[in-house]
Formats: sequence, C-alpha cells, structure tokens
Amino acid sequence: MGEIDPAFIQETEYRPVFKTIEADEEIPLIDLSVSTPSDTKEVVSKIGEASKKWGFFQVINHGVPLELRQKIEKVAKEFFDQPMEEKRKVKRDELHPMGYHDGLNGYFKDQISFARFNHYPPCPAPHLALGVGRHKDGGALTILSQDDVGGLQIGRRSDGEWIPVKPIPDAFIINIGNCMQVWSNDLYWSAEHRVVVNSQRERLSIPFFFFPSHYVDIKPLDELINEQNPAKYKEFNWGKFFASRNRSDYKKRERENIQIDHFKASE
Ligand SMILES: O=C(O)CCC(=O)C(=O)O
Repeated sequence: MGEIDPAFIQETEYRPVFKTIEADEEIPLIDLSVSTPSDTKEVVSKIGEASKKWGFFQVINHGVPLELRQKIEKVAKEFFDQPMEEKRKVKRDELHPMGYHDGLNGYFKDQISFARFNHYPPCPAPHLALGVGRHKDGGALTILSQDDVGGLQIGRRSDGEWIPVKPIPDAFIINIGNCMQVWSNDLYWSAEHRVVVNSQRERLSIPFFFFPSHYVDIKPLDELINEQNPAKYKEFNWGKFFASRNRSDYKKRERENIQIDHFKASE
C-alpha cells in the first residue's frame, strides 16, 4: 500500500469517527416486488416516507438481472487494474471533474445523466481521509450499486449524525437529489453523504445520476404550493447550476460550492 495522496486528507473537523450504530438507525430497505394494487400502494408510501425521513433507501427485487451487474463490475475492475498511463487517457477535466470518464452522453437525448465508476484503493490512513468528501447530489435522483465492502455514510436529516449504509447483496441504493428536494418544496430530502475508506480492501461503487435537461428551470411544483405552503425556493436554471458546481469541484475553490440553499425564497 502506497502513500496517501494529500488531496484526500481532511481537515480535522471532517475526519471520520468510526463508531457502532444501532440497527434501528439503518436506512429503509424496500422490497419492490408487488402483486396487487394494494402492494403497490404500500411500496409507494414506503418510498415517500423514506424520501422524507432519510432521502436514501435501498431496494431489492428491482428487476435488474444480477448477471448484468456482475458483468459491469468485472469490466470496471479490469479498467481500474490497468496501468496508470492507460487510465490517464480518460483523465478528469473541467467538464468531467470527478474522475476517469467516457462520453455516455450521446446515448441520452437532450440531457446529461451519466454513470460514474468509483474505485477506492485500500488506504493507509482511513481515519484521516475520505474517498469522497461530504456532498449532496445535484440532480433529480441517483441509483447506486456498491460492492460488499461498505464505506458510504449519510448525514441523518434529524441531526446530521453520520449513518453507514450497510451493503446488501443485489440491492440498489436510491437517493434524492437537489432538484427533487426543490420540486417537492422540501418535503423530500437530499441528504449529505460521504465515503470512508478501508485500510485492507479496495471498494467499487457505480452511481447513475439522473439529471434534467440542461435548459430546465427548477422550482417547487405548482401543485404543491399554496398560501399555507408558499414556495421555499426561487427558480434557477439546472444547466447553469450544474456547470457552476462542476467548475468548482474541479478547481477545489476555497469558496463554498453552489447549493440549493442559495436559492431559498427568503434569501
Ligand atoms: O461510493 C459511494 O458509495 C458514493 C459515491 C458518491 O457519492 C459519488 O460518486 O458522488
């Protein structure tokens, strides 16, 4: 195991504290298999509750074949096992600030959703570093596949306590992004999350970020606002918001990254 890249070392206040969490503090696990309309109603209600309380949940019986997922994980591992000069051919840049990339965008008309392959090598100092620092996802929704190593933690909505997301075989993790929080006028929660690293094992995760088209303006849905529940956000353009985030992620600016809170109606 080599030296730790100083870019991953966190300020003291952001370093992870490793502690045991009670079972009832885990994010909800939702079984998507339904056979009657009342099952569907129940699943919809569970998704709504989880999106309010946590902004995160895991799903099983989602219909994605396990073999497909295993194939993708195998190819990803083959990619990360290559020599550095091969990987550098798809090195990050200002348009793709978060790591090796390839242009999937051509496959999705008019919008910029994409998948990312995250590889976390074993780290000699997991108490000093984070694999991915705390952040909220900007888009509509993220679907994440993780292997069995673990490391993802989410900030609990009620008090910000970091709660680990337990790896569950063949489950996908779903989390609410910033756009969904604004559309729902703060009913659903876009939770902060981060990734702690492991001193012994490498980890692979594959998030798929669902983004709106770049020209979409984001604001609370008309159906959800009225005199008693006025809009909590001013309208903003998704493409500009995303571009601004990308630029500051890439340059690691000192200033705080753009956040939906900057569009709060009261500000
Ligand atoms: O690796 C994970 O579990 C989460 C990754 C993540 O939050 C990201 O890529 O933005």
